[in-house]
Amino acid sequence: MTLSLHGFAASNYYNKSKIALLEAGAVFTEHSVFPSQVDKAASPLRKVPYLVTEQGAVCESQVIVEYVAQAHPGSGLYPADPFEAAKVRELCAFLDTHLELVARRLYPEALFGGEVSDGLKASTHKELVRNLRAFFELARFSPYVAGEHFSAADISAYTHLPMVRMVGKKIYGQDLLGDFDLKAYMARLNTRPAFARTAADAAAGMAAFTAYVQAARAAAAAQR
Ligand SMILES: N[C@@H](CCC(=O)N[C@@H](CS)C(=O)NCC(=O)O)C(=O)O
Repeated sequence: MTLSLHGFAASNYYNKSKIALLEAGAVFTEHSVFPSQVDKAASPLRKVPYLVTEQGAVCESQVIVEYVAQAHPGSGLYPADPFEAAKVRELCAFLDTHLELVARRLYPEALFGGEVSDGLKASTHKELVRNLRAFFELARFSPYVAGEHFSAADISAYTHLPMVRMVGKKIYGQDLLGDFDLKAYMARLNTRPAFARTAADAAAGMAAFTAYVQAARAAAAAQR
């Protein structure tokens, strides 16, 4: 089976799918594409990642993780017990939908030199605080997010929690994760080769992403 993952190394969602592929021992190639270069037939919203398989392409990072888990039943991404697996998926949903997607509203200012309104900052703060409280009620971190065993939820936590913390610090001057030891949690996951390789590739890919963002901003400014 030939698989190619499309996206860019600085993307948390790309890295989520990539870590799942690596954890599962899947054989795949990587194709670097930034949003403006996305194949619309593969990802109609022009978002990355998308995975090209022999049967066609599939987009949405969580869908790719599920595909990888089903194609590699021994991957350990989900527990065999249906209820325990549902608890892992519940954590993934909280991390993607209730944390990262909410924090993402502030990326234009936190990451890209733009500005977001005070109103949006205030409403997002309220939502992030409430959603983080709910997430920490579900999360176990003993030592993995779903409990004793590594799971797909650790991949989402690893890729998304640093973004939530970054937004909190940059926009509100506040550590929204409170006394949670994110550094120790990340260090534990970085002992796994899939995570270490992805982190190294992300660091190496940051300059290309910065150049892409700067070129996009310059092109937008020239049009004004
Ligand atoms: N729900 C999507 C989110 C993917 C996403 O937002 N990717 C970003 C990069 S981190 C992107 O492609 N953004 C370009 C855009 O939204 O136009 C997923 O899980 O794959």
